[in-house]
Amino acid sequence: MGKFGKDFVWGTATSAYQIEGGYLENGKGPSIWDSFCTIPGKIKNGDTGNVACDHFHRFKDDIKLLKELGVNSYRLSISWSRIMPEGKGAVNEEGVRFYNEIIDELIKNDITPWVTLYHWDLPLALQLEDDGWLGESIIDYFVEYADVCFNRFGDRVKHWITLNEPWVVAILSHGHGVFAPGRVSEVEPYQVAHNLLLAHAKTVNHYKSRYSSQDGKIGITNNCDWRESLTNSQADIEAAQRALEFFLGWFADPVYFGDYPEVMKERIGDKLPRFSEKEKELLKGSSDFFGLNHYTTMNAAHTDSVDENEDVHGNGGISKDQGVSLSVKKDWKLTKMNWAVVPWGCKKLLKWIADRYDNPEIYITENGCAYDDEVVDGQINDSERVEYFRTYLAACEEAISEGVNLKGYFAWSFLDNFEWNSGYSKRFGIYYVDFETLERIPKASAKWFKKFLAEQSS
Ligand code: PNW
Repeated sequence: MGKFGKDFVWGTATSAYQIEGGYLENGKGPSIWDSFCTIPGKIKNGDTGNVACDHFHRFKDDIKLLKELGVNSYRLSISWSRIMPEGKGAVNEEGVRFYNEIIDELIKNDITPWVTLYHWDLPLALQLEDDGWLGESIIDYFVEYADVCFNRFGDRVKHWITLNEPWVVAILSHGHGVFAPGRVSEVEPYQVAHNLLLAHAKTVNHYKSRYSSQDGKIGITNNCDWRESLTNSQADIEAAQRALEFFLGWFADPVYFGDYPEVMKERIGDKLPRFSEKEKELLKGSSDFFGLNHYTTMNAAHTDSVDENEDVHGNGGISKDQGVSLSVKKDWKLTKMNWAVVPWGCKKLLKWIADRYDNPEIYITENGCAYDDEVVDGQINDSERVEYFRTYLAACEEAISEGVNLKGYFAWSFLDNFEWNSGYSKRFGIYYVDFETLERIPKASAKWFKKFLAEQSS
């Protein structure tokens, strides 16, 4: 059985906007992604999530596929504006019914639901009212929405993730402006991150105080690449460490230690909001597990003059605040996202987390890759994806042997889906989706994963 053990959580992951479709159906309100997709030039080929994988109408068949695959868990997200069309106030019972049906169907099939409350599709009404995550009012609105979810689904959902990748919401949505709501700024990302963290902490506190009888677990999922020092120089070693603190420490330090990393306070100064003592208390210890989305690795080197244009893959954050220059090694293989395939980076990151945060329970809530998949004679032989999963899982296994408390792994993604500003041009699924006919076909990677999972339980 290897190192993973018999209680290991195995799943695939998706998010509402990326797979559901069902645009404005049965009382759903618009989200910022519905709106962002209508702006010319924002999304590759002018794609939208209006139909996506049509999971809204096909979820029963999709859950059959999950059953066949042999996962014991499945990570999905709830669309806030399907549940509360205006983001607050009235609850849309049709939306509640939709998620009730999914949850019941999963449980009937012995698949444990892991539910993300927020995977970026903010109700448009809240963006317009007080600038969404930039305004402080969002914090209480989020708690109000989360309360509806705990209240309606918490009898059956025992694994909650408050936020997916707050780093992306801060940097890509409010810094680089490439994700909804498309704001460009060097200050707003820090304000947005602050409100996200407070919304997370208040929600966890609410869940623990009001819903303790549900006896569930709740945490946050952060994304982080590994940063490998470009050279052995002290300056580059420090730069790599600094890059990790600006990426993951930004969100995980408040959750584990109650405050931002010192290096961020020093370098960012007044642009970085401060937590009150009460907020620090609320934040500290606010995650029952460490949710991690991990895809790739880059080299980091110290620099005093960052050229923003060299920010090769858009995943550096605000480089000039960090004094870090990023690059990839020539011989690293790249996926269709231009993200390098470096399995040992995954192991190093897991160990970095274990060291820094006192060996928490870690769940990899996303890991995967995009490639150009082609259907040949009805088959998709995605051997590069198989190799990616095989080597990243081997790296996870090594991390476990070296003491890392890794408890679960979710492959991103179950289905090819709407890959945000790349539209349908980037396929991450282990099941191929024909976006004309909406047919699903298992790729070689799905067959490989199925066999791998069967071996784990034998
Ligand atoms: C994650 N970056 O997004 C998301 O959680 C998924 O919804 C998404 O489909 C998946 O990874 C693949 O992209 C990210 O630029 C998007 O560093 C961009 C970045 C990281 C994560």
